[in-house]
Formats: sequence, structure tokens, C-alpha cells
Amino acid sequence: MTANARRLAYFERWVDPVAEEMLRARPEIDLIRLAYADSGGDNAATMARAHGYQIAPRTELREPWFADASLLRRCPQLLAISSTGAGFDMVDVAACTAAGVIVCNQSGSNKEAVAEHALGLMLALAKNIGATDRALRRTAGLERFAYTGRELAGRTVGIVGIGQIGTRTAALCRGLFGMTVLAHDPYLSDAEVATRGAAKVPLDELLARADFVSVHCPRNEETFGMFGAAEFARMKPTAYFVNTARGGIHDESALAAALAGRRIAGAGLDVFLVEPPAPDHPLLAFENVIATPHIAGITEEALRNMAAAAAEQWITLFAGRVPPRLVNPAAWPLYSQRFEALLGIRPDPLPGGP
Ligand code: OXD
Repeated sequence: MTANARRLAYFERWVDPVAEEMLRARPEIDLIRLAYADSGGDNAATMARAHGYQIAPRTELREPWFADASLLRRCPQLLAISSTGAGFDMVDVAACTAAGVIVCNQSGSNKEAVAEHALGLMLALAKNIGATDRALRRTAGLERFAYTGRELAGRTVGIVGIGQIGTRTAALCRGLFGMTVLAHDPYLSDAEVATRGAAKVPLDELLARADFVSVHCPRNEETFGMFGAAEFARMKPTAYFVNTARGGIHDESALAAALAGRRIAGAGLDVFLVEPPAPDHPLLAFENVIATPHIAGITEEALRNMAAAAAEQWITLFAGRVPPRLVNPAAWPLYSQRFEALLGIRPDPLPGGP
């Protein structure tokens, strides 16, 4: 270990051991594994001295280790927080920016996995794969014509949030099935959305035209509860709703009401407000719902990609360079001062940034 060691803490395990291998090979990094079970003062003391925190996904993360204002007060040496995957909804980004703590994610590392899963849910819904699989296991002499499916070819998909995963989903839908791809993304111009393979439309138009609505935006203050009764009412009664992004973006009671009232044809859900959902969750009672337990982004390939990307990013940022997936560039000036005070070198300036 060198002087001015960079202390990087994480709980329990990385999603793939490649990260530990990469980080343990770096003499300047002191990689510290914590266990939730050691809930006494040890975790608190270690976290109070940590410069970096590799935070677990919301589903696995335990209190009091969410990255909120309270954690930032308890960890005065913290310089950076990095998420497992693309999502960082367990981090209070505004509080981090105010405290001069940078937030990084691993966006792009699991885009193939999630896009393929979204497509899998669309196919499973349109062809009644989940419903017939369940029915076959409990019913003899099943009447197959009761489960006539539909094809994806030539249909319209509406992508909500066309970042890396949305772009890959668009490419699969277009390339494999010749689907028309619409996208709603308030942060991108018509031209940028076009380069990502979709026609930019307002959300209302997307809902009215799409045969499949596929959600790929982050969960934040703007998107929490974005799909409620009014949005489901705008969808076609033959259309399917698919969410592989985050629970909470759709209102679960409103979705259950839309399904019960046959206002939409079905839903494919990889994400829930509380995960994993209880077996008696109301949405799991619908035959036209196909559900998975937030596994879209965790293929073997994606787990390795995410772990390696995170480790590489820690090595970059601890060397004082700009990390490639910086979420809050506004934190950079204060972060740079704090980094220099704690670790003795001034990080590089942000290209074109504050
Ligand atoms: C992610 C996820 O955040 O898969 O990338 O949930």
C-alpha cells in the first residue's frame, strides 16, 4: 500500500470477482470489504474514512447505507460514489453535488442484456408464452385457440427514454422485426433521437400510437409515477406496457386497474416498487402479466462488464483523471478541492466543464 492510499469500501461482494482482481492489483488502492452483519461501530468507522464507496443496487442495499445526506455527513472523507449498473436511484445526487462528492454509474455496460430482456417480454406477451406455460401446468386438454398470439413484425414500439438501453432496444425492434420506433425523451433533440433510430414524439402521441410501450428512463423526481391512470387510458386497448427500468416509474395500483378494466392488453414487468415483490402482489395475479425479478440487466456477460467498468473507473478517478461516466459534473470544482486536500493531487480539469 502506498502513502495516500485511496480507501474504497463496498458491502458484501461485487457482482463479478473481476473487479476485486483488478482493484487488488493496484498498490495505490486499499479495497475494503464490509459486511452488513457487522452492524456495530466497525462499518461506521471504516465508512467515515473511506474515499470511495461502491454502492450496491437498491434491491440488495440495506439501511443506513443509502447515499443520502445523512451518509454524507457520516462519511466526511468520501469523494466519489459509484453504482453497480446504469441506475443510481439509491444516491441523492443533489446532496452529493452540494457536498463535492462525484457520482458515477456504469451506463452502457448492460445495455445488451436489458434490451434483449425488454424484447423477450414483448415477445412473451404478444405470444402468450407466460400465460400458456402457466395454464399447461394446471389444465389438461388446453384449448389452444384461446391463446392466439400476435406478431411483432410491422408493429410500433414506443421507447420512453432513449439512452443506451433505449437505443439498443430500438435497434433490435427495427432490425429484427421492421417495427416503427417512436421515442419520448425530453432531453434530446429530434435530430439526436433520429440518430438513435427513432422518431421523437410527445408522450401522448407515443401512448396513442404504440403497440408496445417500453420504459428505459431513469427513476428520479421527474419520472417517479410518470405512468398513472391517465397514461394507461391513453394507450390502445391492444397495447402492452413493458418496464425494465425501475419500479415506481409506473403507479402499480393504476396499472392493476388498467389491466382489470382491460384498458391495455398486458404488461411485462422486470421491476417493482418493492423488490422482490411478494408472491401475493396484485399485479402477479393477472394472467396477462409476465414478471421477472429485476434480472434484465444481470446476464453473466453484463455482470462482468459492469464490474470491470466500475473497477476501471475507480482506477481512473483515483489517478485524478475524469471518470468516463460522471453523473454530476457540477460537483467537479468542489470535488477537485477536496480530492487535493485529502489525497495530495489536483484532479484534471473537466473538459469544457465547470
Ligand atoms: C441497472 C439495472 O441499474 O440493471 O443497470 O438495474
